[in-house]
Amino acid sequence: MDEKLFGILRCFQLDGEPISCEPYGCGHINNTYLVTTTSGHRYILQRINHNTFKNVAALMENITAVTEFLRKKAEDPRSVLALVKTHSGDSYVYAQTTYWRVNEFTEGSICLQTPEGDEDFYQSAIGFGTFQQMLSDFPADKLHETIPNFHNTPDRYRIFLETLQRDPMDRAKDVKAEIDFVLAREQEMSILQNALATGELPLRVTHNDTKLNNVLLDAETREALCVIDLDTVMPGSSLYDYGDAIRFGAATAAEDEKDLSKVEMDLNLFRVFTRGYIKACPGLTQKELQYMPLGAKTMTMECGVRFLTDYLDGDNYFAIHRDGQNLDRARTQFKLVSDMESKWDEMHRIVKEETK
Ligand code: ADP
Ligand code: GN1
Ligand code: MG
Repeated sequence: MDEKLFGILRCFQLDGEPISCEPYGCGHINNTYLVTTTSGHRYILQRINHNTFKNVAALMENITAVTEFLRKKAEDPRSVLALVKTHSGDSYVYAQTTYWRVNEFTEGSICLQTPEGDEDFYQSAIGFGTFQQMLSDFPADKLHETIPNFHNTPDRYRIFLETLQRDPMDRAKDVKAEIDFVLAREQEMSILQNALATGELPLRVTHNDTKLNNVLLDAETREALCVIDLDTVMPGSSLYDYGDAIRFGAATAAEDEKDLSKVEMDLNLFRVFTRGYIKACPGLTQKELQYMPLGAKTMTMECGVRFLTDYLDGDNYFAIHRDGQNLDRARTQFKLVSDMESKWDEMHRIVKEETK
């Protein structure tokens, strides 16, 4: 095992001595490792991406506050992410010029990149919906805004325009169709943000990164078990969470699929997630329900804009494993948006039916 990683692990209160530490998972932001110790205990070690999260202390305060709050309400201890403290009682350590944390590996769980059936996706809706519902009385003013304007879509659009104007890699000339796709949708990208600003939509504590692979399912029952990846928990709109989950989980292909003919927004999966989210989160307002299709579309558009911006900028934010991967990711998102536009009336009809 890498001696450096071993040194970092020694800072934490582990059960046994670490014997292996292997790269794990499919995240785009942090570096994740699966750790096993001499006692057979397993942990997740993460290098926190300091470029993305400028204030790691604030980030860890958020996670500590939210997990402690949830743990008081939880029946099953496995249902809440459990941080492991360092020997000095901290929730993270600064070592080798960066920040590290450890949490318990949730045994007996599975993490899916795509749903293997409707029920898996339904369960993820129950997981994220329950998370929202359980945090509805969390004091939101206790949370730090760790990435300001994270899901402020018009602000993401503004950064896109700035990057396009700079065009530092001279890539804009090759992606004219994608750029035009974004420019044509400027107006509607502001609707949710405006509704939040006027109070038409309530401000809630949200997860903000509700990809299917951020909720663990119980391997045996396949029921929702534990919401993970709490880095982006901040005040926001429930439609950020609902919309981002549809964006990722109702897609018929991977986020970086090159063959766009495979990429669609599956209406059945859309229905399944909508059903679960509404069930788990009965406090949603009429406006939130009414804006669900727009939430899905806005979050997909926003993510596409972020991928395209990062492509134009030289791939500095989202980790890539091959050239052009961020452009491929942007293209799948725009394909999903087009598909939603063609299914718009049906999406509204489904939300109405699932609300009854
Ligand atoms: P990122 O922000 O990079 O997506 P995550 O916190 O989502 O990081 O972790 C990456 C992956 O590691 C997850 O998708 C999951 O597969 C795995 N993972 C993270 N925490 C746990 C846990 N407590 N138990 C089991 N697997 C986990
Ligand atoms: C990032 O960390 P990960 O892979 O769960 C990103 C999300 C994007 C997602 C796209 C902090 O999530 O906002 O929707 O990639 N997280 C951050 O796959 O920017
Ligand atoms: Mg993740």
